[in-house]
Amino acid sequence: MKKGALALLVRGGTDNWAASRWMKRFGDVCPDRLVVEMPDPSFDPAEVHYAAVWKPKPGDLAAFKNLRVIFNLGAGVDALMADTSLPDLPLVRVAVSDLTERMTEYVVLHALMHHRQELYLRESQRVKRWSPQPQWAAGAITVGIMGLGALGAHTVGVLKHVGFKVVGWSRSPKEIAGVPCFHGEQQLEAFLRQTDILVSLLPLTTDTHGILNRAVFEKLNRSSPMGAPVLINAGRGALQNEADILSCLEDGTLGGASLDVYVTEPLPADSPFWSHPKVVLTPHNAADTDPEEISKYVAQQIERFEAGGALENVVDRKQGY
Ligand code: NDP
Ligand code: OXD
Repeated sequence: MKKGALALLVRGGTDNWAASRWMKRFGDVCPDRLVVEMPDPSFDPAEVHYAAVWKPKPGDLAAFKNLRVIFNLGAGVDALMADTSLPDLPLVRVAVSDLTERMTEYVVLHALMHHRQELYLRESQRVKRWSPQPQWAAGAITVGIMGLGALGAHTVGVLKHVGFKVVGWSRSPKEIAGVPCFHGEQQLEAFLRQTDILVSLLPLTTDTHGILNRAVFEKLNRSSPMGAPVLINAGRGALQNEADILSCLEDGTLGGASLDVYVTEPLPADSPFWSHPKVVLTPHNAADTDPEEISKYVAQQIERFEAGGALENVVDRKQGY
């Protein structure tokens, strides 16, 4: 019997999301299935059983009447959840070691950058200033991870291995050996009070929108050797109140920030973040989605699903992640 087609709907802009890369990979891993790049007016949408998507246009997926599963090609599903016409079908997100390890690299890199005073040292090099400041041990710093999911839980282990103290915060209770874990709104303040480097690996949902704001930054620990606490956000831009970040950097509530994500992406040329001396900026590439790994992951899930097995990493539509 002919296998149902896989529709590819990829938008995004950066080279990493070029549809041609994904088409080639899906062609390789699904050799006995028709893979169609949409939109393709010559193709009957009723033949589509699976959709592999990144930021499709709202309404695009509603056109596939025989769709069985939607595969989001990234970890965050906030763009899809905003589509009110999204078919009520299993929505699978990415949770693979390749992505997780890339994100861990990003967080460890930036935690170390602030802990080792890299902003000060690079500026010293630029002005030929031989004036090292006292350096403390990693164990003097507590990294607080917001979001203990696929990305957060792995990052915790590596940060601990480097020597940082680590605390975590999630929606539901968690137990991680050697890591004080907090959960829910009621325990947020206790988590923040211990945190010197605040790392956001949260999904964007109605509950988390704007959560990185002044009220939160003011509760962070101010008595670490770093002096002022630091923010690292690699979750989503709309988690952060950007005016609050700027004013907190200005008045010393925050000592620095590493930002990978922004309310508006690409970051507008007139954003003050571009040239802010206390901001380390990256263009939403903390953890790139690798077509090689992700297409394999999708193909394996389809195979298992067609053999009667369960899909993995299905989004809880009520929670929004
Ligand atoms: P998961 O769904 O595995 O984990 C999400 C975590 O956030 C869970 O621990 C969850 O709690 C927690 N959480 C959700 N809502 C709340 C809340 N209201 N209060 C407290 N905690 C909450 O996601 P991933 O770890 O795979 O990815 C996280 C996010 O990272 C993605 O949604 C995406 O936005 C972003 N991302 C960014 C990338 C980049 O390049 N910048 C790349 C990849 C992902 P619980 O465990 O209780 O469910
Ligand atoms: C993701 C991302 O969610 O790349 O995977 O932002």
